[in-house]
Amino acid sequence: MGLLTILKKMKQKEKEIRLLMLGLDNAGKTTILKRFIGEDINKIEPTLGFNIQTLEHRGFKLNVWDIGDSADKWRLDDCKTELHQLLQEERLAGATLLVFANKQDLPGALSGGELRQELDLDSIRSHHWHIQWCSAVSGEKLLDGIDWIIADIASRIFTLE
Ligand code: G3D
Ligand code: MG
Repeated sequence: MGLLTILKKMKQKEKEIRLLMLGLDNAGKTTILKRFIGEDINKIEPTLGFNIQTLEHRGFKLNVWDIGDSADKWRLDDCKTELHQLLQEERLAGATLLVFANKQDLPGALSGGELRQELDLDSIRSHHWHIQWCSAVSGEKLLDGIDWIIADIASRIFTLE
């Protein structure tokens, strides 16, 4: 393998981004992912275990981990505790957090602002974060979220390009 090939491979590798999808049961994580890759969203089974999808977007290879639903129904308060604990995890140092406030097509959905308060996002200083309202069903604002997270990661990690 020539040096150029090695460099090219390294570059490809560098442009890989791992995204971990976490959220309440039934929040729409799998639907968001399927919608994004253009798969049929009408037949979505509850996720068993996990599901890894690889997709290309804006020159980046995204490895998205869609984690199966937990058996017990978490409430928002547990979600907040869990999120803040997770951010202390060493292996997530330097990770970027994007919160999708999904199902905005439903009248009862918490707004982005309400969710931001409920999850106490404003107290997060250790990570770059952003909250984006969206609807996986209509597809509205999904790309805005994904574009934000890619731009954030790219600006911090791939600055040499
Ligand atoms: P999960 O992977 O987070 O557990 P799923 O959630 O993607 O399996 O979605 C759970 C249910 O929520 C699905 O409905 C799905 O169609 C619905 N859903 C996901 N996103 C949206 C959205 O933006 N708006 C609305 N109205 N519904 C959404 P079913 O009926 O199959 O359980
Ligand atoms: Mg799922």
